[in-house]
Amino acid sequence: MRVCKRTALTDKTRRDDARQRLAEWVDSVAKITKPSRVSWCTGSEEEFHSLVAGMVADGVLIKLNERNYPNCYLYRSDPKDVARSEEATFICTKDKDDVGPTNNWMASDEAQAKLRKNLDGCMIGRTMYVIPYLLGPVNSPYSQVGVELTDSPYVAANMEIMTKAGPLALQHLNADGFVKGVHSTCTLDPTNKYICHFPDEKLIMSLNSNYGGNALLSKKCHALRLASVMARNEGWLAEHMLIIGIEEPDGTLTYVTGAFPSASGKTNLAMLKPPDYMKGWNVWAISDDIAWIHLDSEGKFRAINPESGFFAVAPNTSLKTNPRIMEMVRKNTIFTNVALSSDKTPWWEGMGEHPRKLWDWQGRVWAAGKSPGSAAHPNSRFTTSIRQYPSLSPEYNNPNGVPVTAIIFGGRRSELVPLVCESFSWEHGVLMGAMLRVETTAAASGDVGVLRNDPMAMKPFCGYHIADYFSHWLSFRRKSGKLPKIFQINPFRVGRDGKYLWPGYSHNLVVLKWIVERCQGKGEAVETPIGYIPTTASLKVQGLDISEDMINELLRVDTAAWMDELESTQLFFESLGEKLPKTLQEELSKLMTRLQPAATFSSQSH
Ligand code: OXD
Ligand code: MN
Repeated sequence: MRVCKRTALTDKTRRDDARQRLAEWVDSVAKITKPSRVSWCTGSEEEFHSLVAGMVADGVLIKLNERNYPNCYLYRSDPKDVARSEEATFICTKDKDDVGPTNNWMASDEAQAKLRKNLDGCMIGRTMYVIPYLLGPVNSPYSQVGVELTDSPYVAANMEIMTKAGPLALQHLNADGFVKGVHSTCTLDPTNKYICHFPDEKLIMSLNSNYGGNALLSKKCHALRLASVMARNEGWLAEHMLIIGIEEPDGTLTYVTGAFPSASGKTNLAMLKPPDYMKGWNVWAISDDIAWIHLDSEGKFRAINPESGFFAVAPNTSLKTNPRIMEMVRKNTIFTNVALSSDKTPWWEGMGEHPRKLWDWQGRVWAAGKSPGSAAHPNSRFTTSIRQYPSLSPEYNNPNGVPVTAIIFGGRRSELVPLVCESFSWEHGVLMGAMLRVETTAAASGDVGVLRNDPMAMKPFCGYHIADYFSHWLSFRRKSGKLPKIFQINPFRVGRDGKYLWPGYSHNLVVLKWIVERCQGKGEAVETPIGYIPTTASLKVQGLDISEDMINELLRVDTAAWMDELESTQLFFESLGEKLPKTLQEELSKLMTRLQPAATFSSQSH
């Protein structure tokens, strides 16, 4: 009894200490930024309504049709502030070698001095919102607290959807402290944009952007870049991954995580509605973007979603491709940079026929075939609470997370990568992830459709040297006797006519079914130099309208093209210098050997 009391007292003291430190930090930032008001967010519904009402009154948000889209709003951003800015994103440490060649680096002292100058008086005449937030389930040992200070009401409203914001977060404060985030839109000067991360101080500073990936600091900045460093130090993984539970007709559930680069179908896969011909199957979503994966006491991988909402790409979402998303965004949603019809309903390319009268994402009258570009920005987004998703897993709030049976790597490749492939081992699977080369998308500023190395879909999000990150992944061989199986998928392969070979969307469940079967020791496969691929018959699910020739083309392994791919992987690995783990180089050599013309492979089923 006495012990309990003492623990409770200690917890309270620690929380009080942390609150004291929080109050002091908020004061110190306010002294520099000089806001006219400081507002501590409570995360309540009334507060959300007053935030959006203020923005509607100021012309920052447009209220959408209350009958069709109750409590929904449209935000039009500055036209130059529409995507993540990788060129302005820095990891700030003492030593450049900490961050490696895939990150921009700035010395922490230099960055602090530079940003402090920019912060001086940047909130004059504005409100500074203080947003304490909890990432992860309530009372979970894996959850974390952060606090974002921002002068953007748009960011404050979005943060209230994306996280558990307010006093609940403060109740979770403990001796571990909290991640500090300072954000200001300043003047939105693109030449003075900085998204700086200080892993040693657990600090983020973001200036001159209001775009979600740069400004909602809980998301990419905290839950990935800073968390990846914490994960390395503490023996877990912070990954750019979806989490789903796949339910079979007999009720069996298999949990899978999947890493896909931004805007490559991750949200669609997380929110897949089974096709009519797969009766009794279901996909339960737990996360569409980020997974924190810890080892439990038995060495099993357990995943939680740190986020509480979706900030996802709108274009190409329709009742046909994804009815569950369409249902979800019909209320309490903030749309960013979509087009608007005359009856104040949102529209984007791929949603279906466009309304007769339409304004584009910048508010200009838009006419198909006449106006330049698309009506909705290709990276237009919706922000919606996860609670609104109709097939949310009942395990979403489980403080212990869900057990992970398989990990999938994927991305847009019009050629080369087969529809699905299973690795031979954990190490080979890590190589699959490390080798990911995918086409760039509109989620980040810069050219679209250019092939680049995006290992584990973490190129923009790993907060330390990517070669050390590979070593960290490999280290789980020693830490766990229950390693998940690793797969690679590519629903984006095209035929000679340039059209997608695979129907994608709901039909991706056929691929997931094969993955589940493989994890259960079932599922027919053929051994190839690059891994196990399905037999044609094992993908011929009744009802799926696709010819055998198409399936064969989707699964074809082009050995010569793979040899070219390995050459570019070798160059990428060489660019990482001496830190590249030997095991990974050996896996690459083994793959090269398997691809030699003389190598023989069994065509029997496995
Ligand atoms: C995202 C991204 O917004 O990856 O999820 O850019
Ligand atoms: Mn993402």
